[in-house]
Amino acid sequence: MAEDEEIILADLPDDELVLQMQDDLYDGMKEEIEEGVNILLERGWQPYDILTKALVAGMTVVGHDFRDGILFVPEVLLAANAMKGGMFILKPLLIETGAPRMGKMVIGTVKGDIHDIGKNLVAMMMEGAGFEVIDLGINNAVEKYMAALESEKPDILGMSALLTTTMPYMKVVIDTLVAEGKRDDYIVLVGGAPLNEEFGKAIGADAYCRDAAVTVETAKAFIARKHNQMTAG
Ligand code: B1M
Repeated sequence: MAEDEEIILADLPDDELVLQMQDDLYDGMKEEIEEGVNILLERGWQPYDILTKALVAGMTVVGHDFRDGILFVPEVLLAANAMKGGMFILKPLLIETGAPRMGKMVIGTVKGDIHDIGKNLVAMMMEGAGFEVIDLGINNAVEKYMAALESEKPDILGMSALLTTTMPYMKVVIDTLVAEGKRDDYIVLVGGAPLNEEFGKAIGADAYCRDAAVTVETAKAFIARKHNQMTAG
């Protein structure tokens, strides 16, 4: 195809459209991403498949080139904005599953960290699975978490960190819970690209969650265990 020839997204077969959407995400083309999402929905794609195969996969390529110094913050911001455009369309579809109420989660990105795409995705998937989610947004100091736990009385505290410099802050929050004698009142789940299971254990979280789907499964398992303990006790 000639360089200047316009690509008609609706004319592309599914596999080519998904690759084109990954390219468009890379280039921060929000309108094209929204159009692509709508086309795949019209073709009967599941919202979760669109999210993972077109959007998250596209953002992974952005992440690699950001790391390698090929892309810089302004371009990555545009890609993030395009991703959010797609997520905005998918959000109601992921949430309206009619799932029974499972429990409540307070979630936020930790202090010093402004990455929120992964956290937003987790929040969406949790809502879709029937959890009530209170989203504290980004850059949350320990006081903010503690106030939300006090006022919202959730079952689960979720924390997100995307930077190696901000992930230790999760321990500050958990240590504060311990110091105030409240650690056992909540299921603490943590996630974010630089974390791993070992880190989760080391800081005293109940579990590290690799991605949004794992978060849902982990949350369900912990809630079931909590209910069993309550009925047994
Ligand atoms: Co930033 N950034 N960034 N960035 N950024 C990373 C994280 C980085 C790995 C890029 C790289 O070098 N390869 C690198 C961190 C390196 C490190 O710490 N070792 C980095 C850097 C260095 C920076 C800045 C310092 C750059 C600078 O200014 N020089 C700066 C820091 C700003 C700050 O926070 N103080 C910065 C800024 C930005 C933007 C603002 C441009 C933008 C964020 C926009 C936004 O979020 N609104 C941005 C982006 C987009 C990225 C990358 C490219 C993509 C992150 C993302 O959205 N991924 C990222 C590269 C990467 O991660 N590979 C990078 C898609 C998302 C769906 O995945 O967030 O991993 P993720 O979430 C997953 C799981 O991790 C998990 O589930 C999610 C869904 O499946 N999960 C949880 C996440 N949180 C969870 C919470 C849970 C459970 C699961 O709670 C229960």
